[in-house]
Amino acid sequence: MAYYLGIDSSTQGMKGLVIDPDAGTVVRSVSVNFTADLPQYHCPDGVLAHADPLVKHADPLLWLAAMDLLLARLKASGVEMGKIAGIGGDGQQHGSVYLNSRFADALARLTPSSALAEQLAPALARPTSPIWMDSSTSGACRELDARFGARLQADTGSPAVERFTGPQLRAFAAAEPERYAQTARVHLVSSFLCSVLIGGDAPVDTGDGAGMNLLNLRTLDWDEEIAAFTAPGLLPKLPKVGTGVAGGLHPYFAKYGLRPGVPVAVWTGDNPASLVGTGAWGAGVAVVSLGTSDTFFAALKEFRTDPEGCGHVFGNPAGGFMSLACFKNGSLARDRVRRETRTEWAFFDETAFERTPPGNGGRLALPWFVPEITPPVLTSGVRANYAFAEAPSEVRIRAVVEAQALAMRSHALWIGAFEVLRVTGGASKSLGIRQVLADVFQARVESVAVADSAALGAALLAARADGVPLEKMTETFSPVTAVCEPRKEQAAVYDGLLREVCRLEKAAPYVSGQ
Ligand code: XUL
Repeated sequence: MAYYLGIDSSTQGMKGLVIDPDAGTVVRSVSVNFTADLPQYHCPDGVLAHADPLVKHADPLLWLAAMDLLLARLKASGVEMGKIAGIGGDGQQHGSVYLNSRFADALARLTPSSALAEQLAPALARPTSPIWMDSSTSGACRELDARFGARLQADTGSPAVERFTGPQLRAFAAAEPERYAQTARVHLVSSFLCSVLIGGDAPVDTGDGAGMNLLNLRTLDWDEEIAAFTAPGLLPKLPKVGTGVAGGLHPYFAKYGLRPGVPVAVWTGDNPASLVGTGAWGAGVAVVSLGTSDTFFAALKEFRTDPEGCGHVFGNPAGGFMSLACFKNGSLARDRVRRETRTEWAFFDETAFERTPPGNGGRLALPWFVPEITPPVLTSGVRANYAFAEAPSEVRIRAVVEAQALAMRSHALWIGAFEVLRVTGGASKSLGIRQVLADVFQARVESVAVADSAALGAALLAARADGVPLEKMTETFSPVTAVCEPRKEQAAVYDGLLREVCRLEKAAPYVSGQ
């Protein structure tokens, strides 16, 4: 009869999902949208405006306001909050929060009479938080490359990457040494929100910690040499690395009807949580998550890294490791193309695919409307092998969706060949997009019951921290609800286009839309 709550703090909003493992049901799902619900934080779509397109920061107080609002909404929805026996969570990966020496005290003294954001504002050493969309730290990345070379990827699972927390810290310490000196603790979005729930310093897990270029995946602890080079005196500013239960819920949250002291699981990153929520935490099934960013990830049998240096290795919250390739122009690009073609979602999702043949007559468009992560590209602009902007809407739509799927296939080759892909995220509702994925990968594409796989994963991890086995819950909460089979006759078309997309990534005749 115990319920478990999973909270997903993603780029554009926050979601809460309550599950009942005994009944095998999702009891309630609530959400907060940063643009519509919290406009006073000036972060439409979760990002503060900035003159430099490479700089992407958010206001960390926005996440605290969202937590208060989410829990108030959950209580108002009539859920029996007192039945919640454990809380888990996840955050958008790589984003960091900079806290001063008042943080520990402010957490311990949280009082229900005022809001979290108000009480923790004085504990910020830096008013803004760089998030995963930031690409402004190339200088710091090159310095890390020069100092550590291949060891950085071999030991931390990734080469130096702009959005990763280590390069962000190095750039911050150099640009704002005073604020850096005032920073007593650096948290990830996940460990920051977990700290607030327990009213104390929460650990970072190996799933999210591996997105920092600071965690040695061979020892599963901070790499002292890399930390020392990244920024002066960094090691004592980092939280512990940990797993399992972070602590008991702070009495502040009794105002939402939650029971003080219930276990709060160590939070993880949104992709590792989604690996759990889609039921793909064991080896053999890959996940395609079509969210703000598109990600391709799978559990790894053993620790190994991407020979091309684009992909990442993170800890798998269920044990062992996971691989991941991240594409920034995911839903960001699909939204943009839909708006530019002035089409409704229904047209985008299905009609466009019925009106065009698989392979689109060879026309492809890499939709790099914003700087891309995989492959790393800092200058935005659509790269096409035809006059993209002048083609009919359905041709443009297929060109983009096929190029996204082909780029994903090409950059995920190092992870392995998969007969089954499990899809999640908003765009996975589109049958047209699922069929393209099935044909491009020549794999069976499965949809799972719960759309919010990260929030579900967080709830499952909360239940696991309270002793409920993950295996049992996966069968109940992550059943396959729809299947899209690959059409064998399309295999040759896409094998040919795979070479074309690689060529296009290096040089494209048409560049537009900057
Ligand atoms: C993964 C990544 C994004 C964020 C936001 O490396 O940068 O997927 O986690 O979802």
